[in-house]
Amino acid sequence: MPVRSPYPDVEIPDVSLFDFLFTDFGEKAGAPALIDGSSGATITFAELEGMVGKIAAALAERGIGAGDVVALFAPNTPHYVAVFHGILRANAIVTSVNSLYTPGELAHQLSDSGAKLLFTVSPFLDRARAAAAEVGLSNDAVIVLDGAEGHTSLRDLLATTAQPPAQTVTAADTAVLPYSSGTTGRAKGVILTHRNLVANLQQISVMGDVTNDTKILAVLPFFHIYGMTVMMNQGLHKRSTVVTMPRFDLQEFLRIISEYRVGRVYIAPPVAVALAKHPIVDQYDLTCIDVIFSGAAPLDAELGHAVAKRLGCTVLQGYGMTELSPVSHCMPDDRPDLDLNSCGFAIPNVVSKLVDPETGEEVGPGERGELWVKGPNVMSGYLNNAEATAITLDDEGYLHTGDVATVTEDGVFTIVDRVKELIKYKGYQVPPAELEALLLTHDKIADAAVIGVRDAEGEEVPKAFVVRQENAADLTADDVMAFVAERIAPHKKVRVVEFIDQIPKSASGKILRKDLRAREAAT
Ligand code: AYL
Repeated sequence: MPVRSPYPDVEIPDVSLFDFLFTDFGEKAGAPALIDGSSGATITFAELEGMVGKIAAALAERGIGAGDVVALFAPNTPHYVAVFHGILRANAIVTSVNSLYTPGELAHQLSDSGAKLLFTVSPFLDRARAAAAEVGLSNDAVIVLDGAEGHTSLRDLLATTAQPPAQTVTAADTAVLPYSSGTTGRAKGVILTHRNLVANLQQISVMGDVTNDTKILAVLPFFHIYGMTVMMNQGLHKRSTVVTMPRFDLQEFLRIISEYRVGRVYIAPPVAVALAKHPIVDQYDLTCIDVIFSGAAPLDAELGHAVAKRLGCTVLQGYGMTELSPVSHCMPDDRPDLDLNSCGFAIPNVVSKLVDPETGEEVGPGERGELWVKGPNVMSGYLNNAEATAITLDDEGYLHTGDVATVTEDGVFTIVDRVKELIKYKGYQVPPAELEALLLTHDKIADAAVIGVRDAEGEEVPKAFVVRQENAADLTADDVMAFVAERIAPHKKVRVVEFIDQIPKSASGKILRKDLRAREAAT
């Protein structure tokens, strides 16, 4: 039997994300919606709404409207939020780009998504211009938020006297195209509608005690769906204050939490390691923290308990996936007693089941099965990729996550394994297929396969199995790692290399990752 969420269904208003978030701020209009943690600069809800309207008007003047895709390649700042919602308010679609991307990776996303405009910041401009040139976008189409010679700036956009265009988007229209590799292959545009995003906000609303008194730390990037929904948009929805950080730095992280008295901190597991172990944590007054919430990769319960004890706060875990907008399961604030290895209950309106990947049969409590999820937060599909969509979404509307879980009689889910190709490095996606394709472009490499392995700290890292070309005995592991590192974002680096005679493959030529994993386990 499919497991229904133990929570009553929530209503999902049939409105755009803008209409859902930007209505009637009431007495909160003058309160800080966003604080730039680095500079202390503040934007109130009313100011943010004003900026969003101006940006939408200026984009409309530039011919951007319904169905157009605009890329956003920038670190977390209050301005990111204004631009994100300005694009949506212009009836257009945001494709959010990983800040670490190389020009090649950015160019791929720009062309695949068909972006007409690219927002960036001056420190990213070299990469942005190189990618724009590669896909034929002119400098006019590259807007530099903080300004740069020859480019429109945010200030220029805000100077418009035009009115924002009429809102024509509906809840069913695409709002964002974040990129995810899903269960197989390279990164693909994940089509998330306004309804998906509004639904997930309504669904998580009943799980966490987030109010208009809450200060949320946004150190996880807004370009990733975790930062986008759970930090940025949940903060706006609840009229909380979101304190932004452009990148992770432990001292800055601790200073900002302590100085702004942040109560709710969303992290990925590697941050928990620092919080549990690093000596400098004791130098900061962190008594303001109520909840640390971990997602994006498995949190070790012992580590979580060590953090809770050291900081005197509640530690919770949730599970999600870009394709789920992203949350489907989480521990509610009022159940810190749940096993911290688990990711809690299905959130409202979510139905899940666990299916034996071998037999296709549903399994019961205590048994392992692939997690399938159905609900209003499930993506409508992958952009330009009907084949990947068809293997991920079934006819009944279940999304096959590629993660293996167990469930208790009480409906508490625990993620125990992954059957998909995806590797997670510090919570970031590393698609093996992309690394394999890149490795094959090396003239001394005859064949290659990549899987995730655990390093000495227990962190998942990409490992490449490489078959040398016949006359290439001189090819070293360092050569291979350097070749990859020069061409891709740092989180996708190959961190272990093993030379091998042959890559195990099925009769149809598919890499037998299971065999490679077994080989790894045997060593
Ligand atoms: P993507 N435990 C184990 N694996 C996890 C967990 C978890 N708690 N959360 C995410 N994953 C893995 O698209 C899993 O393999 O989205 C899943 O398929 O970058 C994959 O990460 C999805 O990676 C929240 C809010 C989690 C956000 C998220 C992160 C979504 C990451 C929980 O409450």
